[in-house]
Parts: sequence; C-alpha cells; structure tokens
Amino acid sequence: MHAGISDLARRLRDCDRLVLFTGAGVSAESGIPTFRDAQTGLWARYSPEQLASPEGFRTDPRTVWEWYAWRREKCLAAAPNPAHLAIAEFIAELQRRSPGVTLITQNVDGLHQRAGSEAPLELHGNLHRLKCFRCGADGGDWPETLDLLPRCACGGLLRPAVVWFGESLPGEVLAQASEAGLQAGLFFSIGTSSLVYPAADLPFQAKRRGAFVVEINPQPTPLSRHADLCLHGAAGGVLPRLLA
Ligand code: BJW
Ligand code: ZN
Repeated sequence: MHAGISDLARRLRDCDRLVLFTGAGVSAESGIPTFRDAQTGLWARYSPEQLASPEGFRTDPRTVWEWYAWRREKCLAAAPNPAHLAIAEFIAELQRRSPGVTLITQNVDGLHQRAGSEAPLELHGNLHRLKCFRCGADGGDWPETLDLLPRCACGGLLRPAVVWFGESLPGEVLAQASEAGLQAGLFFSIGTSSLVYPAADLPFQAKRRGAFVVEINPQPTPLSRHADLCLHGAAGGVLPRLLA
C-alpha cells in the first residue's frame, strides 16, 4: 500500500536531507530522446555496443564522434523544461533553509546546469567536455570541425567525457552520490528506467537505510514496487506542482 501525497507534502516540509536523482526522462520534454523508449529511444535506432563502448570507439572513432556531435547539437538547440526549472528553483529554495539537498543526474546534456542547478553530481559524465581515450587527461573544448579527430598532448585520441558501458563511473562522484543517498530521508527517482548499474542501485541503497523513496515516471520500472510512492506522469507536469 502506497503512502499518500499529503504525507509527501509533510515529508518535503520536514525533511532535511533530500536527494533528487534524475535520468533521461527529465530531458524528454526538452526534445532530447531517451535511450530505451521503444519508438523514439536512441537504442531503438542506434547500437550501444558501436556508439557507447570503448570497443566501439576503438573500432570506429569517427562514427562515434559524429554521433556525439549530432547529439551535442541537439542539446545545444534544446532548452531546459519545467522539470529542470522546478528542480533548480526547489534546490535554491531549500538551500536557504538547510544544505541537505543533492542533485544526482545520469544525464550528460548539461540542462540541469542551464536551468540554474549549479553542480549536479554527474554520474555518467558530460557530453560537452572531452577527455583523452588513452591517458584520461582533460581534453578541453570541442573542436570546430571533425576533419581531423582531436588528439591529446600524449598522442591519444580525445573522446567525449561520458561513461560508456563497461567503464567505471567517476569514483569521487559516485562516492558522493552514494553518501548522499545513504543519508537521505527522502529520495526522488525521476525519469529513469532504473536499469543501468551501478546508478540504478542508489534508490535501493537509500531505501535500505530508511529513506522514503518516491518515483516519478509515466511508466513502471524495476524500482516501482519498492518505492514508497509512485507518481505516474511526466516530470514536467508533476514536478512544478509538487515542488512549488
Ligand atoms: C519520463 C518521461 C517524462 C520518459 N518524465 N519520465 C551485462 C552486459 C554488459 C554490461 C552489464 C551487464 N549487466 C550489467 C552491466 C553493467 C552495465 C549495465 O548496467 N548494463 C545494463 C543495461 C544491463 N553498466 C555499466 O557498464 C556501467 N559501468 C560499470 O558497471 O562499471 C563496472 C564495470 C567495469 C568494467 C567491466 C564491467 C563492469 C556504466 C554504465 C554507463 C551508461 N552509459 C549511458 C551512456 C552515457 C553516455 C551517452 O549519453 O551517450 O548512460 S547508457 C544510458 O543509460 C545513459 C543513461 O545515463 C543510462 C540510464 O538511462 P536512463 O536515464 O534511465 O534513460 P532510459 O531511456 O533508460 O529511461 C528513461 C525513463 O524516462 C523511462 O523510464 C521513461 O518511462 C521515462 N520518461 N518521458 C518523466 N516526460
Ligand atoms: Zn592523453
């Protein structure tokens, strides 16, 4: 039996350690495709093995660069939607009361920052930054053209600074996210399919430590039956009302 929404309003008022954990669904209403939607998801049209794995990059770095360049253009052309904005306003409001709110995102699109959320914990990196495929060094800004693929001072190819399948998440970011989850009294999982690990484990860890877990998603996920409350709907519709 799910706890009610009036109970949630009370918890939002009283809770002093809160986590907002977001996935691609939060950017869907900005026109950024999710990964796993059966019709419009990126993985319905493109191969994750070819485009989002170290093996794929090793085999055909140009194809991977071109795919990310296309996605980057889409992100730059998009604007934050009411979900990003509600989250940013909510965090600003809460930070006046207490410091205990952490935004953790799996998204690489930078839209939380553009909405005004300053430093989300980016578990899967950021598409707008680059790093070296060989030595891991920071790779500066995107090149003007891809006529020649950009290289690091060490000679290695640069790549988008995102986390591909089979790669470890940035250790310090994951540690901070886990810590925030374990401390949380209230944990929101918003717009994520809860399928990709280790990120998907965060709400389960929080739940085991006693957090009240709320899921916001138009579809059920593997988290749904463990959550204390499921709000079925689009993030851009639910969040502005909930967090106002
Ligand atoms: C809305 C909405 C609206 C729609 N409002 N909601 C078997 C084989 C191989 C690997 C594994 C395996 N089993 C486990 C693994 C490990 C693997 C994994 O978890 N795989 C599973 C898929 C099975 N994980 C990894 O490899 C991770 N690393 C790791 O484990 O390291 C340890 C290790 C080291 C060495 C060897 C082996 C292990 C790394 C995972 C990296 C994920 N990377 C990506 C790409 C990032 C870069 C890029 O953007 O290109 O991250 S994949 C993609 O999935 C992206 C996302 O961040 C991530 C999560 O997706 P998300 O955000 O949940 O999106 P969707 O599309 O799945 O869901 C959207 C949701 O929104 C849906 O529920 C909709 O209903 C909802 N929605 N509209 C609200 N308006
Ligand atoms: Zn290098």
